[in-house]
Amino acid sequence: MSDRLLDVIAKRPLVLDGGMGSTIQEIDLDVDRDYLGHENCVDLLVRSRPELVQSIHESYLAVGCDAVETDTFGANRLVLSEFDPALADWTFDLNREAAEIARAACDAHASASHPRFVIGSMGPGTRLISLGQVSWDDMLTSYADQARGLIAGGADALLIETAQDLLQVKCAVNACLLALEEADRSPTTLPIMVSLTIETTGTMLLGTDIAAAATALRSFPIASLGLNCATGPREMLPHIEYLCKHWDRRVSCVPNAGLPVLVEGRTEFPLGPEPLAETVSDLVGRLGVDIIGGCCGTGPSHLERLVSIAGSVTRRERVVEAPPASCCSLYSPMQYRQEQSFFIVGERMNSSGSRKFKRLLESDDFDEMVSLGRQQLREGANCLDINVDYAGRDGASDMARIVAETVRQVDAPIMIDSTQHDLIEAGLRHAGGRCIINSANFEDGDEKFDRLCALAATFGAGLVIGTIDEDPEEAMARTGERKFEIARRGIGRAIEVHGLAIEDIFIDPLVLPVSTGMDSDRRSALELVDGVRRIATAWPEVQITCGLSNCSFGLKPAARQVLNSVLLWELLDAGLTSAIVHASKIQPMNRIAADRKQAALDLIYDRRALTRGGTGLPTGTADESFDPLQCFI
Ligand code: THG
Repeated sequence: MSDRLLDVIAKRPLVLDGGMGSTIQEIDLDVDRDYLGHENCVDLLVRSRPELVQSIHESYLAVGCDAVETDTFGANRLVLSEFDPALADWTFDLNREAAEIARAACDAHASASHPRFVIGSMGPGTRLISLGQVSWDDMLTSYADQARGLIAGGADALLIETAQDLLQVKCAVNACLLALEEADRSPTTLPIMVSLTIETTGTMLLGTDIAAAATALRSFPIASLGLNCATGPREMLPHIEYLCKHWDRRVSCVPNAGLPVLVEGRTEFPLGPEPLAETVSDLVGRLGVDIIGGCCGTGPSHLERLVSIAGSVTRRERVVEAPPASCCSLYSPMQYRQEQSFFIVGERMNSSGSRKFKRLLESDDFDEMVSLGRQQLREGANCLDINVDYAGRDGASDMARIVAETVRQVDAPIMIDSTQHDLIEAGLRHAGGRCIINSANFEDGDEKFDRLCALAATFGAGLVIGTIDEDPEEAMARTGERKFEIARRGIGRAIEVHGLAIEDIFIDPLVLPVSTGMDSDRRSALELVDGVRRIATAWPEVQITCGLSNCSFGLKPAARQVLNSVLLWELLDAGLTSAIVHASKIQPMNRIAADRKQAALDLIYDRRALTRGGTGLPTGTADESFDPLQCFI
């Protein structure tokens, strides 16, 4: 049945139904008999008044709608338990019954030439994960029960609608995938649809713009993305236009009957069937919208007009231009490839890489930690690395709190940096945008690598892969060739086994210190440059990043700035696309004195003999640990 839903959309626009909640509000209902003592809990009507719910469905099917949404907008554990804790355990059954009622209505109207579909409605509830009002786990449990019930009752698709918060959407999609897997179904035969609510402000409730939403959701297996509620179709136009141009799957538009107005203390929706239909017709004909329907204030007369549009207006064939590969904050997207520059990841929110950050963490000064994030953005960072490993505290709780505070207050995507899987997950559970996981490697074999790839899929994140493997002699790749080989293994496994996209992978060929004076480290930088060049040549779409400042550990600050900057320049020339850096300490090449630059290059390319002979730098003694940088320390 369900794959036919996608078949119908392939041929013509699919018409959903009109507003269920606003229709019910027009009916005089009894608190005890109809709402079972829980006033306005419309989801209980499937139990108390199944015939009424079915008749509403049928009123839409009678005017030709292709699909009806189940009366389950609030039928999840969290919302039901707000009415009464005892109701939470009704979740599965209410959803199953609601889907069965919608199925019965559809069966009464379906014919071979006009199939009708049951869309399982999953509303946002009343609490937002991004504001800390509910946990990821509780919401996952709540939605999973709902999805199980809807699937058991025969839903043809699951629709996460009126979504307010990207974390909520990610959580609900995961709940749907869990329920589908348990039922031995998949999103290819039982599609997951997502519909967001963009307020009159032009963003989602927390400030997310449509481009960020599309960025955060693009890697999830969802069949459609669109908008419903809050406004009429006119206000939706620019956002729908964005999706029609840049979203590579189906686009839906389910507006209210205009912006609500208060008339004698009652909310009314002013847009009649004709003006609603006029705009929706434009959306289909000019932009190519695939799924249409009505939200609050729309009734059968509105839908009758939309049905006629779907049958008469030729849907524009969309040419989708994929947006540049990006991550995003909770608010807006950020491209992985920066023109004339590199993707700058701020290194300072790191308890072992910044004394200041460590101090702030120890005094629980989260406001100042967020300020450090903001400061890095002012200095040019495109993304913020957050690392609380080795602080000797409860890392998962620190990571959760810092990420939660930062994502709300700072418009920057987050790179979640830890050697521990549970710390990374703790951070991801609080970031609505599209994060980057830092990092996976093969030090402990495939299993740990796989767990991080799975996290990337669950939360829709990018992934840094460090070139480290199980080799007992040389776990961290030291030669360009080994860096390249481990990159090949990581890219292959992440794509083929876990379905990650190549542009969401950041290879880190590992910056090892060249400043130790030890013979074994002399070739570190040149092997790094070689590794970067090999990787960039083999996979032009992959991102390449590194922890740049590692190269100069132990040197004096002035020398570090020069060496870091010169090495960065060489790496960018070899194909590096990103680096984790202290942005304000990177010096432009034309500001570095020629002799210092030369000394740094000699160190990078292990040309110490040449240095002594050719440049007039102090030759020192025959000491093999001679460091050209000494000349300006
Ligand atoms: N690869 C990846 N991730 C990484 C690293 C990497 N994350 C952590 C680290 N390495 C990159 N971040 C830093 C952060 C700070 C410094 C170096 C690397 C640093 N800090 C000064 C120091 O320790 O001397 C601190 C100065 C201060 O206190 O402010 O050098 O390689 N994928």
